[in-house]
Amino acid sequence: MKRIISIQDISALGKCSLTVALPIISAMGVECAVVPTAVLSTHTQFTGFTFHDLTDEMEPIADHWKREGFRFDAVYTGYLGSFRQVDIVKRYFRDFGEGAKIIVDPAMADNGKLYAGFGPEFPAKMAELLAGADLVLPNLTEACFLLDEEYREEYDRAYIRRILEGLLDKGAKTAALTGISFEKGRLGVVSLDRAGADFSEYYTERLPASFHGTGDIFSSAAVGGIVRGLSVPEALALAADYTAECIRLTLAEENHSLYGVNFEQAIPGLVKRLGA
Ligand code: PXL
Repeated sequence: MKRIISIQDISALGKCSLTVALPIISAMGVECAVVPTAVLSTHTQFTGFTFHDLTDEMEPIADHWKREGFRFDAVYTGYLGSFRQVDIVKRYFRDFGEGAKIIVDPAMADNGKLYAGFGPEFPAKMAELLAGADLVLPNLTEACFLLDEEYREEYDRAYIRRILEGLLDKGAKTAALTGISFEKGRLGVVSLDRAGADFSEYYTERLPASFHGTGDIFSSAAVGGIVRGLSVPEALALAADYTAECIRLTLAEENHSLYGVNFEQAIPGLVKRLGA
């Protein structure tokens, strides 16, 4: 069985980061070891959340795993809360990156704004992770922060290509931008690799709502797909369809929660499609 490490927080309630990565990646038939970076009562879009930092546990976990000689097929990072955590993640890339795919979801912003708690200097620190990444998976807001580029709500393919090239220039081997739309009613993912081939694009129906945690759900499914042997464009298409299905199921529920999507009941369809 393939085995990966996922490094991100536990938001105890809120359906994001580790509480979605672990079930989705496990259901895809991949062992998911976790390095919890912090425990929060909810994700940071709620007010009054609690926060317990676990940075001090990150290095001892790596020390132990190294002593035991564990090897991994991927290292997947998501939301990170501090400069020091980014530096420790670089150590994970060095210690466990051999023969592993390094996949970075720089979860820190959306809709043109950084999430609560991040200062303006944090994106440049997060951008350091691109140097060793096989794949980086930002939304457009995150990509603009990583590149210190102006965020645009209206754009064309030339602008998106320039952003993707900027991410490759920072060292990523493949860059994928999520939440991209060139056509009313369609939303998708656009990616470019170092080979510089025409970018690959995949779109689904744009559903009339936006929920928190969908970026993490998308990345988790993409990581699972890549580790299970799909090509990057195939894994991105699988993740886009899965995420759209989660939103569809959520909207079909009366009184659905506003904080996260129904990723749970879309898992059987994901597993079936993967043949896991
Ligand atoms: O979904 C991204 C995410 C992950 N973890 C925490 C967050 C957020 C987004 O706000 O607050 C703690």
